[in-house]
Parts: sequence; C-alpha cells; structure tokens
Amino acid sequence: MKIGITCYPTYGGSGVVATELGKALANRGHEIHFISSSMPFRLSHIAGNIFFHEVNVQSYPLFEYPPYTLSLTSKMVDIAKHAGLDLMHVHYAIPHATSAVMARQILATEGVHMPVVTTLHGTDITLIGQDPSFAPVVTWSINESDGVTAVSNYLRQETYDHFDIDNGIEVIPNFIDTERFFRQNKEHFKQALCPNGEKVIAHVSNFRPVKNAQQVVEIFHRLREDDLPVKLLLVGDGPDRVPSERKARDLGVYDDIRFLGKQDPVEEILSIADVFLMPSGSETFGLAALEAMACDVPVVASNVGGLPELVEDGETGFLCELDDIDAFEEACRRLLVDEDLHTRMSDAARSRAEDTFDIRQIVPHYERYYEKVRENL
Ligand code: GMT
Repeated sequence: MKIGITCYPTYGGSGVVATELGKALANRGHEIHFISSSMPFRLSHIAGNIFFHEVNVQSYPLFEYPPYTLSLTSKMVDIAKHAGLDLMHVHYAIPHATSAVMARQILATEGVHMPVVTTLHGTDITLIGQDPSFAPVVTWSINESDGVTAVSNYLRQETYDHFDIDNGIEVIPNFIDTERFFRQNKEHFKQALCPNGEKVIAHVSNFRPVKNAQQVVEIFHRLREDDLPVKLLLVGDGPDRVPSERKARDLGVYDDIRFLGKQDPVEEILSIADVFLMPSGSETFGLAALEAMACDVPVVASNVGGLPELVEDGETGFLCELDDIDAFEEACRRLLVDEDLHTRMSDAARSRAEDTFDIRQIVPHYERYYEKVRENL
C-alpha cells in the first residue's frame, strides 16, 4: 500500500510510534509518505520507499496566526493525488484528523478516494480535547474518520465517555522493537556514573507537568536520606526540568543526579538502570515504561490511565496510587534491596514486552486494520 503518515515530529511518544510504524511498514514493502512540519526525530534516514514531505506554513502580514491546519490539508491533497495514496494515517485528532478529513473531502470532488485512519494517543482526548472549545472539532474529526484506533482500552473508554462518538474504535497498543531495545552490556558507562557500584533509578520524559518529574526527585531524596547507594538518571527536557534541578539542589541531592537532557539511544541508558520511575498524573499508555521493560527494567508507576494495561502490579513492577510518595518510595526500595524480587521482575518485564508488545505483532495488527477499513468503504 501507499500510506501517508502525519504526526507531531518533535520529542514525544506519538511521534515515536508514528515514525517507528512507518519505518516498519516500509520494511514490509509498503510505500510510506511522512507529511509533517519537520522531519520526525526518529526518521534518521530515508530509504527507497520512505518519503518525507515538509509542510510549509505560509505567513502573510494579514494572518495573525499562520494557518498550519490548512497548509497541512493542502499538502495532503497534493501528495495523495501525485503519489496515489491508498490511505492516510494521522496521529492525533487535532488538528491532524481534521486536516485529513478535509483533504479527503477535497479529493472526493476530484474523484480521488483517500480513506483516513486516525490514531488517538492522549492529550488530544484527555487534556486539550476536553477543552469545551475544541470538543466539537475533536468529535467531528473522530466521527468522520474511516477508521479510528486508540493506544489503550482506557483511552478508548475516555473517548466514548467525553465525546459524542458513533464510530468504532479499535485498540492497538504501543509497541517496541525488542531486537533494538534489549539490555546491553554498558559496564564502562555504569562505572563512570556509579563508581561505587550504586544502583540506578531512571526517568525518561518530556518534563511536562503531567510527568511529575519533581516527584521523581522527591522520591529519590527520600531513598538517599536512608543512605541507599543509588543514583538518579533523568533523561529528556521540558518545562519542569529547571524546577526539578532547583528541587534537587534544595534537597541536597543534586550531586547524585545526572540530568542527561534529550537522548536518542535511550536503550543504552536504560541498560544500566535498575528501576524505571513514572509517577505521571495521566498516561494513556506509557511508551517510555515499555522501552524500559524491554531493557529488563521493572517499572514503578502511578496506577492511572493505561498504565495498568502495561505494568502488572507485583509482576513486572509496582503500581502506586497517584501522589502517594510513601508508596513510590517503598516500591523503589523493595526493588533496590531485594535481589531475588528484582531478578524476577526484570525477567517478567522483558517477557511481557516480547510476548505482548513486540513490533512484529503490532504492525501486522495495523495492516489488518487498514485492510478492514478499505474493505468497509
Ligand atoms: O506523554 C507525552 O507527553 C507525549 C505524548 C504524545 O502525544 O506524544 O504521549 C502520549 O502518547 C504516547 C504514545 O501513544 C503514550 O505512550 C503516552 O502515554 C501519551 N502521554 C500521555 O497520555 C500523557
């Protein structure tokens, strides 16, 4: 098939999923056209059957706000006609599904047929989308899509609960390439960061407030107060990075923390981690936690959103009630001090990533879904 893919190209789980999906589909022989405002950050090279089309937003003195949604629509129309797209797969309801549905309607006036599949990832539904001013657009864009997928049962239900949806929603979870994400021998790196054999807690996020990065520092501080030999690695960047740094200084644990910023080979960092900490306030799936699990790292996460569909409490890590710092501290402590428990949960985390969320299972699920959408037209 010739498939158009639109996503937010910057640092974020939805962009990762969209890009890895496109690359995997290309490996399986499909022709993939990425259409986005800049090169998706995981799209490191363009293969023979992968194309990238940048959306250039026109800016005129008359436009107070450049009309990105319309520029995207125009680009989709252009690519669909000239590349002969069989399907457009957009990640995020607003504005990508909105643009795609408009493009489909424009194309129909010229006798060109381009079905639209929309994947819901999260904040389009759980945060931004529920803003009453956006709700009619979100609802219309979902209902008008030819196919809709959500990354967890939780997100599917949230969508039905908060919008007036009369379309079906297929759950297709996030996935991981377990042949790329596995625990590697990074002894030199571990030795450099933990010269005295300290354990490592890792947190990877975009440091948006919803990630509760400051709580990560607080939980770590408590563990250090009890003299547990442990270091904290914080990967990523965003609005809460500076406040987290300040908190680390205020609590006197800054020297035991490494703020690593945005990193691409995250699997190399996860390879020296003992615990992955994710105290998020909301998480529709938790792709960063799945990446950790694939690297044999048990997860301590909030019992919110789609996380219980990923992390099995007491098996592949622990789920703690939101904001219950005592529970997070205790869960981390158990994993850091009890070697047997840690080994059991590390093995179980890796097995769950391989058995349930491997890219080789999930990409064919998307392919079957595309076929179904095309057959039902
Ligand atoms: O979590 C973020 O800040 C990024 C966000 C995104 O839109 O890229 O991630 C969302 O989509 C990911 C991929 O489906 C999910 O794994 C994340 O759980 C979800 N984030 C939230 O729900 C907060």
